[in-house]
Amino acid sequence: MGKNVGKDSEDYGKKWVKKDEERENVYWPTDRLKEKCHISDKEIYEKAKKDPHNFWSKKAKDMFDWFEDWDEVMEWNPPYFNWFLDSKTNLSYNCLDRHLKDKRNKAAIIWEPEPLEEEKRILTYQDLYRKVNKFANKLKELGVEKDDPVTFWMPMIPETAIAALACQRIGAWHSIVFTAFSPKAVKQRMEDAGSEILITVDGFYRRGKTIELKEQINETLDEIEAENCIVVQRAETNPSMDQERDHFYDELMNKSEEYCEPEPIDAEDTGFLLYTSGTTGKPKGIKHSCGAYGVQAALTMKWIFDIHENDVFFSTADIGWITGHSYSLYGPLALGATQIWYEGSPDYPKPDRLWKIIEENGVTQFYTAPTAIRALRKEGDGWVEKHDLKSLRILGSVGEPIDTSTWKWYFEKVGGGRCPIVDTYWQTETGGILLTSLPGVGPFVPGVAGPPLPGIGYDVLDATGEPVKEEESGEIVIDGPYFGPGMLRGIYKNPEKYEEEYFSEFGEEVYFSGDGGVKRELEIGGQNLIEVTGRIDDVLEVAGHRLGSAEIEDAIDNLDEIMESAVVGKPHDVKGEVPAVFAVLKQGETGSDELRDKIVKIVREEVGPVATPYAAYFVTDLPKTESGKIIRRFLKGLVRDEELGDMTTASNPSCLSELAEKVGYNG
Ligand code: 6R9
Repeated sequence: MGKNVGKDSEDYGKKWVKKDEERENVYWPTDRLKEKCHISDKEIYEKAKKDPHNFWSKKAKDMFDWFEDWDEVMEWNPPYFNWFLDSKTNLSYNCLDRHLKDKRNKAAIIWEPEPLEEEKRILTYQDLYRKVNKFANKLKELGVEKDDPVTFWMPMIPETAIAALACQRIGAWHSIVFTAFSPKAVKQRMEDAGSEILITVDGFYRRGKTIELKEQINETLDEIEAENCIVVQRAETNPSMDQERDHFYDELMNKSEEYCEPEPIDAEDTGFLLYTSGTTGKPKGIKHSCGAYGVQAALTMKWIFDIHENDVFFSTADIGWITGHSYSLYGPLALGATQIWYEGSPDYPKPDRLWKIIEENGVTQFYTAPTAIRALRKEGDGWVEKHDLKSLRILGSVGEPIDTSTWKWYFEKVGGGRCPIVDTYWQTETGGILLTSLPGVGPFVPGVAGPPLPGIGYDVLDATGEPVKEEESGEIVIDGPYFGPGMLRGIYKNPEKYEEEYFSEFGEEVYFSGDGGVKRELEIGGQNLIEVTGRIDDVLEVAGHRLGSAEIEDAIDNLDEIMESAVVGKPHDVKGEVPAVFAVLKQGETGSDELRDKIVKIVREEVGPVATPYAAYFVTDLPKTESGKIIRRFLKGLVRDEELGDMTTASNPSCLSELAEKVGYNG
C-alpha cells in the first residue's frame, strides 16, 4: 500500500460524487457512496414529515443511553418547549463510559500542537475517561455543584475537552469564551452567568507567538473576586498565581480520586451556556439542554458527516464557538469517533498546515469555514497540490455563505473532484445543523446549503409572513413546534429577549433566524433546497465569527471624542466581511489617523482582536428613522456599493451625500 498506510484500501481515492448529466452545477452521490452512507434514500424526508416528534423520539433512543426514559416526547407552549420530558441521561457518560466496552483503546482525540517540533498527543477513550473522572472530582472538591456555571477561556488543547466533559459529568454548565475575545469580554460573561470559577491556560501558541492568557486575566479575577482559577500549563510561561485562588491543573490531577459517578441529568436541564451576539445589547447567554442537545449533535454528525468506525474527522472550528461544541467535541465523541484537534493557525508555519494534517492522519471528513478556504486558496494551488489528500471522503463548510468560486476550488483542489461538499447552515441557537444536503442523498449545488434535515420544519417567508414562491427570496424561519431537539431553551436570565429576538417577527409560533434565503426550485424528498444569503439584521459574520454591531459600537462610544457610532459589515475578499465604523464626532473634535488608531485599540480591548475594525469614516450625521433608529441598511448599501433602496424612511436624508462621498460610493 505504500504511503497509503492506515487508509481503507478499498476506498482509497475513489470518486464519491458525480455530475448531474443534465443540469450544470448539480452533483449527486455515486452508487458507491450511497452504499457506504448511513442514509441514502430520500424517503427519509417523507417518513420524518409524517410525525417529526415520533421520528426524533426513535432516533434519540437509538443514539443515546438513557438512565430513565421519557413519557412525553415534546411539550409546546409557544414560544417555549421541552423535549423528552422527565428522562435522565448524562452527556459525559454518552461520550465516554459507554464506549469503553469496545473502544477503550481507540483514539478519541489526536491533538496536533502548533509548533512542528512538538510531538502530537493521542488520547484514547480510556485516557479521556480517566482524566475526565479525575478532573470532575477536583471540580467537586473546589465546591462546584450541579447547575453552577464554570467559565473557560481556553484554546484548542485536550484539557479543554477534559474540563468540558468533567462539567457535564457533574451537571455544571460550561460557558466557553473564545480566546480572541478580551479579558473584558470574559468578565462580562462571568458576571452575567454569576460564575465564580475560571479555567484558563498560562499561554498557548498561535502563529508562532505565545499568547499569554493568565497574566492578562489576573486583574479581572481580582475585580470580580473569583473564588477559583484553574490554570493549565501549556506554554511554559511563569504566570503569577494567587496562593488562595489559583491552582495548577497538573497539581490538582496528581492527587485525585479515579472515579466520579456521572450525575443523572434531566434531559431538559441546562447542559451549557454559550454567549453569542444578537441584534442589540450585550452578548446573550444561549442556554442549551443536555440530553436533547446531545442527540441532535450526535445524529447530525452521523448523517451529515457519515461517520464510520475507521474514520478520522477533522473540524477546524474553535471550541469558543458553537461549531466547536457540537462538531469538535460532543458530536464526534458521542459517536465514539476519532477526531483531530489542532491548536494553531491554518497557515503556520506554512500555508499547507491543514493539508499536511489531513495527509498525515488520513483524515476522511474535513469541516471548515469559507474564510479559511479563501485564505489558503490565495496562497496558491501549489500548497495543496503538494499533499496526498485521497483519504478524504466528505468535505464540509460552515459559518457563512460559500461563494461558487470558493466552492469549486474546495471541490476540485481539496476534494480532487471526488468528494461531496456538505454546506451546513445552522446557528448557536439551533445547537446542531439544520439545512444541508445529506451525502448519500444529495444533491450538492455550489452556494446552496440544501434542504432542511428530516424532522425539521423550515420555510422562507416574505415580509407579510407568507411562504415565498420558488426562486424567490425572504426570511428563513423554523415552524414551531418542528424544531430539532438541539434548539436553544432560552436566554439565560432574559426571557424577554428570547421572545423579542426570535419569536416576535412572525408571532410566537415561528422562530425567526435573522438570515435571508432563496427557496430554490430544486427539491429532494418534497423539500426545496435553500440558498442562504446572509444576515438581514445587525449581526456581522467576520471570518465566520459572529459579532454584534451593538457591542462594537458600545466600545467605540466610550471614547471622549465620539458622540455616536454605527458599525456595519464591509465586504472583504478573505474574511467575508469586516467591521466598518461610521463615527459622529463631538463638537470641536476632528477626525485623524490617531483617532482611527484609538478606535481600533478600544475595540480590541473591550471586545477583542476578533472584532478589529478595518475602516473608520468620520461623519457629521447618521441616517435615522423618525423614531431615531439608525438605518444601518443604508450604511451597508454604501460600503457594499449596492442600491440604497427607498430613502423616504430617513428623517435626515440630506446626510447621505456626505456619507457617500466619505465611503467613495458609486452605486
Ligand atoms: C454554526 C454557526 C450563525 C450565522 C447564521 C448565518 C451564518 C452559518 C452558514 C451560514 C450561510 C452557511 N451561517 N452557517 N450562512 N451558509 N452554511 O456559524 O453559528 O456562530 O451562531 O453563526 O452564521 O448567518 O445565522 P453562529
